[in-house]
Amino acid sequence: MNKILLIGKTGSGKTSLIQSLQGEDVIYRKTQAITFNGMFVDSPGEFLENRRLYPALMTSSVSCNIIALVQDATAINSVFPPKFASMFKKRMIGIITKVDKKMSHPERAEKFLRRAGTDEIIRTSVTEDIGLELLRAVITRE
Ligand SMILES: Nc1nc2c(ncn2[C@@H]2O[C@H](COP(=O)(O)OP(=O)(O)OP(=O)(O)O)[C@@H](O)[C@H]2O)c(=O)[nH]1
Ligand SMILES: [Mg+2]
Repeated sequence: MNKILLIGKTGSGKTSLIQSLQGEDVIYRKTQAITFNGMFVDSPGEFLENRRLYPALMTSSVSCNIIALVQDATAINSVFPPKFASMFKKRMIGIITKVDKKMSHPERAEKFLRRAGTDEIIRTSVTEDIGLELLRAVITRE
């Protein structure tokens, strides 16, 4: 079974995605620590926002074979440094969230994710059920 670590800014929608893919009700709950849920490893946004916490992300990535960089489609900037993906010697994917929102700009989000070093990018919305089947197919692929 694949194991996926989700990394993204605070509020980018990592936990909502996991809840949705796990068939759970999507309920807002701030992630306070590395959290395991089925095939997913959820991380708090602070681990990405604070570079001193990168080692915690690296440690969490060891047991995973896919790393997903999560970018909010409404965000006008990105906290992923260029080539962030190259820190992980793993299969990397990019997930764009909240494409349902009026202010969303998926092309901009895609540019941020490409700059970070991901090639395979999926656009999603948990509220409108967009891209979730595709994402499921991508992350269950061996
Ligand atoms: N409209 C819309 N809102 C979303 C979507 N996904 C998440 N949200 C909202 O975004 C907010 C933050 O979502 P979370 O899933 O908690 O974000 P997170 O990345 O886990 O945040 P941290 O745990 O703080 O790192 C919540 O209020 C969600 O309801 C989406 O696809 N569309
Ligand atoms: Mg969370």
